[in-house]
Amino acid sequence: MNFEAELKENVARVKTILRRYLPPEEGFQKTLLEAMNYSMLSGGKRLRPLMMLKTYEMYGGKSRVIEPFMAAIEMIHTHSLIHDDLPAMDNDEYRRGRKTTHVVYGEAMGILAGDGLLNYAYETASRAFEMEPDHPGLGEAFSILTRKTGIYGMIGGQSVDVELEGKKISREQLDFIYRLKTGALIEASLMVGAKLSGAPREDLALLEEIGTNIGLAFQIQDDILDVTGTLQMLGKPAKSDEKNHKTTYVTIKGLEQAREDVEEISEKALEGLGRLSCQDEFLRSLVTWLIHREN
Ligand code: GRG
Repeated sequence: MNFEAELKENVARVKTILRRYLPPEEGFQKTLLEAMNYSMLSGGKRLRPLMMLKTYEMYGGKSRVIEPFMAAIEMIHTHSLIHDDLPAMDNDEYRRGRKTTHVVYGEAMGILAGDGLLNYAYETASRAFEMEPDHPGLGEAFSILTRKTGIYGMIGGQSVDVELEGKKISREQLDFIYRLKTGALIEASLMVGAKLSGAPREDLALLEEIGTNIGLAFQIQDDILDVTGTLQMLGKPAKSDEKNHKTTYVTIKGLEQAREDVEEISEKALEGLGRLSCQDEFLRSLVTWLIHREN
């Protein structure tokens, strides 16, 4: 099977799993639950749960204990998109090819839908403890997930991004923002998958480094697409960084250099994957595909 077909098949598998963990839309808080599911079900590449699943399987993981974590990482990611699109942040009207959550449900419900998904992510991940109470990796997997999302991970990175908006920023500050804002969830995806399937400790450290590089290359590619893409291609508005007076990798280094650096950093990620004690051809192709993605 070629990579594109394998990707399609795997994304379909991931979507089926995610759907099982969404909250039923019922009760007095029905609108909130609808708003949460609206954004969870609107497109998206499902990269993080996909990377988590493939890493888990690469080390021989076979049980369903990975599923609540896959759903949790996609909920956390979707929460970040909903909040990033709010008027107080990027104030964007389109995401994943549809109107953003706050545009459809109003700003207050948009804030709550993001909060709801972030909290429900942990409720969902904690279901793994009921599924396999004696699983030795669960505590650490849960801790990786929470740390990489929080003030020393994605939310910490976003706070620096917001604070420095419109200001001249150094390469060091930009690296910090990208490593935390974008890289942390990718690191978590690889590390949780590995931890739950009992991968060796050295591999866990290496996967963190690989995740950092994938995240950096992915974010630079996102900056490039923000300049070169269109609403139709991206499913979200292009030129959003310019609108928000953001310093990005492209504004610092220019388009051509940014393109070259994406290739080089992705190469580093691939080289890291090659040093792991287990190999998976699909994961390698996924990293290469990410560099050439158009959305
Ligand atoms: C805590 C509010 C808050 C934000 C955290 C992650 C983030 C910071 C903001 C979201 C917007 C953004 C530009 C994030 C950088 C990472 C990135 C390129 C996200 C888009 O991820 P994709 O391409 O999205 O995987 P899909 O829609 O395919 O799931």
